[in-house]
Amino acid sequence: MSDISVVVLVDTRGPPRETILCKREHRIMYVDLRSWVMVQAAKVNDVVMETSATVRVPVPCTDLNPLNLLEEAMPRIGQLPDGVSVVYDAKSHAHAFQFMQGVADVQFPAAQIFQRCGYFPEEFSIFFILKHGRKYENEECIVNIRDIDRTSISISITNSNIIFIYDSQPVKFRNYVFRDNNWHTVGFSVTGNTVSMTTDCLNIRRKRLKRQFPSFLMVSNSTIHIASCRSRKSALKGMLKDLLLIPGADAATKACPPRVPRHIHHDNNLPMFPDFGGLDTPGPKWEDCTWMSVGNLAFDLYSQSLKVCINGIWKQISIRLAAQAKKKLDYLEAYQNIETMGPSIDVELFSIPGEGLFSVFANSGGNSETHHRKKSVSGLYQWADKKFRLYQKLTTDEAQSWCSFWIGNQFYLAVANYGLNPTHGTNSTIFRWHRRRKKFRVHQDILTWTARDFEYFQNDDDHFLVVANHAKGSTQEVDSIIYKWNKREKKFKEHQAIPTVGAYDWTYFTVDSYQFLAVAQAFNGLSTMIDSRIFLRQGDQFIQFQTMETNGATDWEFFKIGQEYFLVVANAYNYGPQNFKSINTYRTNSTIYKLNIQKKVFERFQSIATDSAIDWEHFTVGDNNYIIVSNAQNGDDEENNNSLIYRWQGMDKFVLVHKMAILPSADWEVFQDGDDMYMIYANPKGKISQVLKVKYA
Ligand SMILES: *[C@@H]1O[C@H](CO)[C@@H](O)[C@H](O)[C@H]1NC(C)=O
Ligand SMILES: *[C@@H]1O[C@H](CO)[C@@H](O)[C@H](O)[C@H]1NC(C)=O
Ligand SMILES: *[C@@H]1O[C@H](CO)[C@@H](O)[C@H](O)[C@H]1NC(C)=O
Ligand SMILES: *[C@@H]1O[C@H](CO)[C@@H](O)[C@H](O)[C@H]1NC(C)=O
Ligand SMILES: [Ca+2]
Repeated sequence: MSDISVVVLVDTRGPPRETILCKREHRIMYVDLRSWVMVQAAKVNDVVMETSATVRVPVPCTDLNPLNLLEEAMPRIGQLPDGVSVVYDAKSHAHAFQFMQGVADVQFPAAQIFQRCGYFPEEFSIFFILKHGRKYENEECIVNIRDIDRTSISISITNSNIIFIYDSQPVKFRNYVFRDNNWHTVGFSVTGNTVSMTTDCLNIRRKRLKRQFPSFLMVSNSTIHIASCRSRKSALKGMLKDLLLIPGADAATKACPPRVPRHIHHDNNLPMFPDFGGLDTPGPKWEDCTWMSVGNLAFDLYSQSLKVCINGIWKQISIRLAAQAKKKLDYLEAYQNIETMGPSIDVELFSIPGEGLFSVFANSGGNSETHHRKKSVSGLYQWADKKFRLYQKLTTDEAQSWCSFWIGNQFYLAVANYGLNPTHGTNSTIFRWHRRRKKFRVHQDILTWTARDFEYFQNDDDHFLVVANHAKGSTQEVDSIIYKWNKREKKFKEHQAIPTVGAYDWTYFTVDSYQFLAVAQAFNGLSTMIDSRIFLRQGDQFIQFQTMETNGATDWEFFKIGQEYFLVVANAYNYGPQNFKSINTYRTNSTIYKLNIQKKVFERFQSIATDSAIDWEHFTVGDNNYIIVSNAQNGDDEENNNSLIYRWQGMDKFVLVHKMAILPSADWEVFQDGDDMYMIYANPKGKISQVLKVKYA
């Protein structure tokens, strides 16, 4: 694509569909928007043209929480739509929505739930719990997500089939379940080229789904219709209890209990399940389930958990994202050693739809300062079978930091290269994911000055990348640059230069609608005790908002707990007149600041003694908030080999809860795979970095 300039966009009225037009020299050709592959040439006269250079392509939805679409569609206050009532089904003790003949159109815009993204998740599950007994006169619709001329997702029922539609293509399953006027749960899960239907947790049927993958199903301009869907004729006439959209294709496997033999003998002494904890959580009380309703599922939005009725008991099941509200971190165990291309100062995690999770390390070293040195490489690893495996080697030059981002439907990785030439500068590189080759390729080089960090941020339709330039020649005073994505050229261009001193890290964050950039400044040539600065966006420029004194600052971490906003600085080094004997230079106090919203200022909240802290990472386990600090150098005494974890304890502030004697660590990240939670860190002193696994209390 890089050699084609997008100058003509046909038909800007409808939602962007499969094709847009591009012009190269004097030929006009169709381009497949979803893969940027040219598909065919066309004559100029075939189309009505509108000149517009903008192609708006939103990002995939990767951070959705489980949702009950039925709750979203029903008014919270006031009248229910005509033809809808809330009923109580005495036989199975369940409340549900009853849909009758002549039901009004129950609908809401998809943008209500897809707020920050425009593509339907590539992998997802939809569950519904329905009671339906009568014969079906027509096709009756459960849910339908569509825009003017296309159905993205739809589920409907006829006498003989349950029909699942994806991107206008129907997949039919035989309807064995909805015949007996009892409650039944049906779940559809979509992953890769498969759609599976699970009924009452007992039967699973899989069918092939013909689609491009990832398929980038645009839903930002769609409407979600429930029960009534297209016309009155196809309206549902039954009781619908829940209609759940759950990101991830494995909700059924997780939610359904292991199969229970049918002939099991039940008596009235109900077995108690040890983890039967759902009833005392706040929120609605759950109806009893009965022997009749084995396998039924219910979703409790308050405790964010799925419940399944087994042997007459609602059993709480945790699912991805929603999981583990009550869990606490107990301890960590070593899980995997990753052999890296060199010492690693940073690790970045990201996922690509259809390819899964990746980690990329910023590797340095291996090069002596000779004139004929080879460029170093950094390693990209893919998470496969619960291990990270080397996937691609990327050319870097004393890499310091990675950052990843989407622009439209393209995925990019940018590396900040320190290089070995502060006088002439070093290129830092932006790589682009090549979807067909399944590899990263160089997209753009940017000249930087001993770059320490890249930070990406987005504002509406504009994309920015800011570099922390650390030093130029022998001075630490050098501009750090904010680059802005130029849509026409598909390149980053300089947007704003900010004078910085020994800049080490940029962190972007927002509070309400205000946008901030914090820069950590480490050294001015004489002392590490200097100011770091926070900038606020006004118009299209960032202006200074606040300064705070830091000591060899290398990292800012921003996080929110409840309604409070925190910023914590990693102070790495204590050098200068304030420590003229250079004693314990690694020992510093790192400070946590809290935003005072009234005064509009970050105030000192807590100081924590650290040993060469160069990274803070905030994470949560269940409802608990933690911050972990790396201790990279470990001083000269071998006693301080510890990375430390602090837990938020309200009035007690952050309290030390774990000490881990592990390898030196420079950067921490946290990730989740199903119910399992892992931590990964980069080792700046050796070629082994590590994955740790969280054990829950
Ligand atoms: C969204 O849909 C409405 C009609 O439902 C249409 O008028 C509008 O132009 C569409 N917008 C886009 C961006 O496609
Ligand atoms: C940086 O990259 C550009 C374009 O790839 C190249 O022309 C230039 O020589 C490079 N500069 C350095 C210092 O490597
Ligand atoms: C850190 O703070 C403590 C308590 O305020 C103080 O005693 C100590 O000297 C400080 N350490 C450094 C290196 O500034
Ligand atoms: C600290 O870490 C170093 C490097 O991994 C190791 O050689 C040393 O044994 C550790 N010391 C302690 C006290 O654990
Ligand atoms: Ca960090």
